[in-house]
Amino acid sequence: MQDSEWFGTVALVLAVVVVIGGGFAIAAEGVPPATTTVAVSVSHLNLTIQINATNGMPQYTPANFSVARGEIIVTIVDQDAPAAWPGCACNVTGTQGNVESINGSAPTSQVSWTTVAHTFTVPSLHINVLSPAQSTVTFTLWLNQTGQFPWMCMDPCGSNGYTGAPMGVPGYMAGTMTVF
Ligand SMILES: [Cu+2]
Repeated sequence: MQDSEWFGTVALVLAVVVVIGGGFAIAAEGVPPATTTVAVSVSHLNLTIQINATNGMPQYTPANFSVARGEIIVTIVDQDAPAAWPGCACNVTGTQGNVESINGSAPTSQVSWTTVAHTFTVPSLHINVLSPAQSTVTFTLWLNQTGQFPWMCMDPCGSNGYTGAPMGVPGYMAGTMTVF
């Protein structure tokens, strides 16, 4: 093989590598991953809303938590009283079927504002779940995206309705859901 042929062969191999490599780069960056992710297991997330014994404020426990990507069955036990929220359409969104079950009843997509005490709302995932007073709510989430997702309560449960603690206070009516 002459030098010129050898260089030509090397150049061709490099060109093929660049093309294949470029192909992978495009696949990784330009093409969204398949959304038909299959959950390897079903996980459970249990949240409780209790009155903090020290300051009397309603508080989600835990407020910051991690869940595995896939199917998650969530239970919220709410021990608080209803908060007045006239005008709330109180629609359930972002859960499987856009429904929740209250005290084991048939799944519903809408909850009467007269009963609601708090919400579990994740704006970036369009999740909105209503938590009636003195109730146990269950619903299923299907989370394909990993990352950190802030959640908050949208019900005017603060000292001045929409403002004032615990409204928006991390560890009480706001927190972060980490999906791994
Ligand atoms: Cu609240």
